Amino acid sequence: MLPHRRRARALAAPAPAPPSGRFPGVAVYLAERRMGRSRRAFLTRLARSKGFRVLDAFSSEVTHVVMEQTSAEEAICWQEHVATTCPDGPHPALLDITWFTESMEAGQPVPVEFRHRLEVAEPRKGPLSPEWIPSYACQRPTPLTHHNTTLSEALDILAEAAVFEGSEGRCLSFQRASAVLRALPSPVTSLRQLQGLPYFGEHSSRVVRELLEHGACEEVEKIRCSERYQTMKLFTQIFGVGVKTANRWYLEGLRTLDELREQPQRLTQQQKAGLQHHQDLSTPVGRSDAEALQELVEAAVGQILPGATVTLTGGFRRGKMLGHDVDFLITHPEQGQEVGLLPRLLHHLQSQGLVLYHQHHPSHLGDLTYLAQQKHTMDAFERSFCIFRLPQPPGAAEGVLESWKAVRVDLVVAPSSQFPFALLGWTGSQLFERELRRFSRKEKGLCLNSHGLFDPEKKTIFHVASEEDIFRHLGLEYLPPEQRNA
Ligand code: DCP
Ligand code: MG
Repeated sequence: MLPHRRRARALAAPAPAPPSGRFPGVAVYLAERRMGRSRRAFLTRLARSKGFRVLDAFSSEVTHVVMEQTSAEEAICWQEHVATTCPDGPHPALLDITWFTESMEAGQPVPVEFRHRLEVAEPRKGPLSPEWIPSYACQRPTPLTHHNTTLSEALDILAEAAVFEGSEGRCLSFQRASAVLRALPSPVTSLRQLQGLPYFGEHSSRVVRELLEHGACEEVEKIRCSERYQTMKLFTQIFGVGVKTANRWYLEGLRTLDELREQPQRLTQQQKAGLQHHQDLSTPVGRSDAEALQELVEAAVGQILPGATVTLTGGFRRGKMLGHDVDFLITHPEQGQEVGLLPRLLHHLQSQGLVLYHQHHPSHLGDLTYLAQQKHTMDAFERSFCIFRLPQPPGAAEGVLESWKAVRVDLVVAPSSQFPFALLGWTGSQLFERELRRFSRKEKGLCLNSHGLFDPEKKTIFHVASEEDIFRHLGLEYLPPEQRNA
């Protein structure tokens, strides 16, 4: 604490910014090229007057390099320059002038966002730089195939095990760390590379260290082989069985599907159907099956309501070749035309012998009480959770005599005005959606769901025509579905 007299003086006449600046850990370098000498001098004075530490020469101390009107090529040259000046890292962020002006307005360094990064000021061709990964998954591209599969799969098992134990928070931490690894442009080969990455706390770092040093992580292997994990995985994969039910069965001593089948009185109709077709449903669905199903559904929709569209969403829209189900979003360009479509569609498909099971959920779109309740994990669209009987081409699978296979299908109907939100919400991944909603709430003060984007303070809603519009309203760079595999 300051002695009393000195404190009074400090309050009466603010001291000039100390050499380290008001913001420890922030040292700015303004690149002169294109900015010009006099503008650079002016901006330097401005930043210093606000307590920023601005260095005259570039050195390894610099944390934020700010450039103006810089092309992607120049930024790449800078990156190379940085790599030679600071060979061991940490490397500074290469930023567009927008970060600087926003920070001046705020009177403090604003958090570096994706859009401030110079590498992305031009349309991005290459992957992210490994030195800087934004913390929300919706701020960075996450491709389907990546460079850290072994590491991310280990963290995914810990996330899954945490869900099985009812620990949502722990699950999210592991999922987020795993998603960061999947966004990296190169393999992690040393623990040092994790420094500064978001969500790498003590636990996830220890898992990575063990995997790098020994090729396996004891904790993960123990879980993977445990009766608890294996049984919970087996039970939660049954159609209609969640973690709570699986846990109850486990605590009662149940371990196998046959033991469940012996107690039909305790099973819902959905679970009975899930068990009945378990073998098919536990075999991943291939993209060709998903496309064949799309043709069948489109043909039926085309007969019942010409003009209605059927969009393949979920993992297949993100480019996955395999999935646990097939998700379709149905709409009609003329709002209101879609009302009543789903029961007729199901009836039509049933008459063709294509439906083994279906459970209809009516729309809650007009139900304000339903919409106001935060407890619903599902959106309010009309939907049907189905098991389809998909005809198989002859000889589709060796040794399989059946000419059809059971496939889980979700059919969802959205009015056209909400379609972009529904499409974004149903494309996933689940973590990507969670992060997008969290980003909207925490960074923008907006509420995003599969129905719309709302400003709770101004009580306004945003009208959009596409997914791109939603990203734009949120100030996020658009990520195509293939880059949403967080
Ligand atoms: N979804 C969500 N939150 C949930 C469930 C689903 O946001 N609790 C969204 C994101 C999902 C999409 O719906 O990507 C489809 O759900 P799936 O469970 O079918 O997930 P995927 O299609 O991504 O995976 P899979 O390939 O296993 O079907
Ligand atoms: Mg799916």
